Amino acid sequence: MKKLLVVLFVLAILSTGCVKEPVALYFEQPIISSSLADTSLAVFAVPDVDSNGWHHWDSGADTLSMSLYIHETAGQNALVSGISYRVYDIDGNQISSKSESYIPFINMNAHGQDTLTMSVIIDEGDADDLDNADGINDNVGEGYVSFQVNFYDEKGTPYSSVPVFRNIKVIKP
Ligand SMILES: [Ca+2]
Ligand SMILES: [Ca+2]
Ligand SMILES: [Ca+2]
Repeated sequence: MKKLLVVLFVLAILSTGCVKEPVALYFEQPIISSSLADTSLAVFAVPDVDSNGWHHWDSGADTLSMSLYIHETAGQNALVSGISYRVYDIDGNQISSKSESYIPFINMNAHGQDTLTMSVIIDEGDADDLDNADGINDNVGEGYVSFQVNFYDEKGTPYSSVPVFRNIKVIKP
């Protein structure tokens, strides 16, 4: 009887070992969660420099600085290699994007936190796209900007964060 219990015990340990393996692999990946420091509607006042209306290739633009709090949540070291944003019109069509690389990469310890800042530029062409997408050509438009962080684990495998969104509005000053 005792022998049977020992065998069952060993089998139980072995079977838990088998089940555990894929779960353990999953948790070896760093995860960076991010949130915007300011989630309010961001208003871009884009001047129509030559007073002929907002057009692509005209020189008017407005820039707003936006900060992202980032936090490693899986307990694994990560190397942050860059950040990017995408601007979308009210229908979800992408109208512009920009990315920045961090050279050298930013070391982020397991459970570490940091703040990344990026300048978001809306030029006359973007402003016109946002304006017209709502169906009314009235020099007012709304849309979204999303931010995504790129990072590596210590084996060099690349990952990216789940994008976070902020509502934006464009007006003529
Ligand atoms: Ca213009
Ligand atoms: Ca327009
Ligand atoms: Ca409009």
